[in-house]
Amino acid sequence: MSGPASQLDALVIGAGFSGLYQLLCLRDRLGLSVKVLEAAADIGGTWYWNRYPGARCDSESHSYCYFFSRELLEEWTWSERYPGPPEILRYLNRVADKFDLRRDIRFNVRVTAAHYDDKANLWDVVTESGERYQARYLVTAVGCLSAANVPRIPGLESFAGHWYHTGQWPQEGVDFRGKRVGQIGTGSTGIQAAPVIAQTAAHLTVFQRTAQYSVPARNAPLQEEFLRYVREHHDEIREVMRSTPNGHPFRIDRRKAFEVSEAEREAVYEAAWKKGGLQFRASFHDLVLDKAANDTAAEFIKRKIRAIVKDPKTAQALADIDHPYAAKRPPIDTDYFETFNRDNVTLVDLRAEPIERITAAGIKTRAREYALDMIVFATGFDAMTGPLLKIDIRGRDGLTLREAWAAGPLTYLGLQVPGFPNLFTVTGPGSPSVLTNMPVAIEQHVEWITGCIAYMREKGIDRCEAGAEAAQKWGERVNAAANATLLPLATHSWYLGANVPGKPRVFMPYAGGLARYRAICDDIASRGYEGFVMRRAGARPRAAARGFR
Ligand code: NA7
Repeated sequence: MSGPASQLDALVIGAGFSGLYQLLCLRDRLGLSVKVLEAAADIGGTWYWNRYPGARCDSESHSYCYFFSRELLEEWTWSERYPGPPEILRYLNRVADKFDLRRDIRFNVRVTAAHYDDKANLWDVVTESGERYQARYLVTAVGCLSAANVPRIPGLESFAGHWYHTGQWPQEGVDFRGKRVGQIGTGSTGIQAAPVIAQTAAHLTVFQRTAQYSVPARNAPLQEEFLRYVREHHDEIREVMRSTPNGHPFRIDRRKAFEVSEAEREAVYEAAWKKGGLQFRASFHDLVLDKAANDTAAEFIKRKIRAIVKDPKTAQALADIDHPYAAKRPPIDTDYFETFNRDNVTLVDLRAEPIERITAAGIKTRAREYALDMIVFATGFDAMTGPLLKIDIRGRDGLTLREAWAAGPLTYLGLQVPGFPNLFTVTGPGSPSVLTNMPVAIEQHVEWITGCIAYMREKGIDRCEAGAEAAQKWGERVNAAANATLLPLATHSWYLGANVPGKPRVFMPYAGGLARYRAICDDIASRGYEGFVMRRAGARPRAAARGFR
């Protein structure tokens, strides 16, 4: 790496929910010199890129925000039950303006490499355009679902029409009018996109590899009565979010599915279906723990699908779901199953007729060729590890992150990686992250990292690194937590890395719940950051000579 480097205390990569709050904490609470580098042209992270038709957050808006500032909470009013990208971006812009964050964010700057300099105890960071930065602390705030997964289907380059990935949606939008559109993928994204694309496309063909459960979202404008409730109960709402496993503003029912009669169980599901949203998963305590309990919810949803979808063959393909309910990330939708009753929508079951190739004219399955003008890839992400591995990250002794994670991500608490001193990963693999309402997990991580850096500075420590043994043991706990649930039974899940060919099959997020995780993190901190190897400053006079505070 060459050229003069900008010197900083801390460098943050990414200006989404994580990066903005991390900047605020390190700059304004600890007084560090900090810069955020962001590849996009503006703030927003995931929400900057995910502007596909129907895009909407599955967390309820009154919980999908920061809770660290009472003033901010009181100033902001959400308009709908689930926020869409424009409203989330307006919110994040308000946050950036309120806390004067933009002056320390550089946009259109993509980090390509970050190498740890052992002698200087600094991170050397290089961008695509060759700029260099040196920082004592490097914080990755790159998001868990930001590396788009475009499957390598033979022939894509020969397609004569346009194709798009939902996670890299053109800022100017896409006009589907009069077009024959093919959509590959029926995860949370595909389930949101299909009903909206179908409204304007001449024809929509949905290519489904794995059928998915979905529950109505029941999105609607928020009524004044509810908004008043939110305004008056911030503390209570926050307390629920902090004490539940997934960080959502509702509690999981204490009853087990078989503790009530069949009629009552049915009534509980019916009410949850009417209410809509991810709360369906909270209908009974043991839905993601016990297969028989899960079957009752799964059967209920399958019956709903068969009742909604008129064509029996299509209904059968949509309801032929091969994994427990919520073992994959459970989607919520607006008229997804109803969309298949439209004359201009066709479902192709890829289990019966796999895709062979993409041709100039469309998609050819084993059974026939589907003529298309556009292809929408709703095919998800190289989740959690993908965004980190896209950067050439090297730790001590030139160890690359790719080498360190060859057998799957190894972290301590999802916060640090052995061999990579002073590198902190916000919502990294091994933390609850994607299993939660993200802003809650983000606030917890950012505050923990800030506390750790504050501790280091107070104690004259200049290097903090996850201990190898602590990381090993944490990895075993992450595995055990997953195995205590039904989640690993969905063997094709992106939680396991199964959606990306060649990716190690390791259950990546910590499934023990955010509340328990927070207690573990706090406990470790209170015991002097047990398991982290801390080194006192002084052994490296060169670092001090560089003028780091
Ligand atoms: P997901 O949940 O990973 O869904 C991707 C979908 O694309 C899923 O139906 C996949 O089928 C399908 N897919 C992926 N590759 C292929 C190929 N090669 N051929 C056919 N179908 C394919 O991504 P989303 O964007 O929907 O959601 C990601 C998260 O964002 C979501 O969970 C929320 O947290 C927000 P598969 O199931 O792998 O058979």
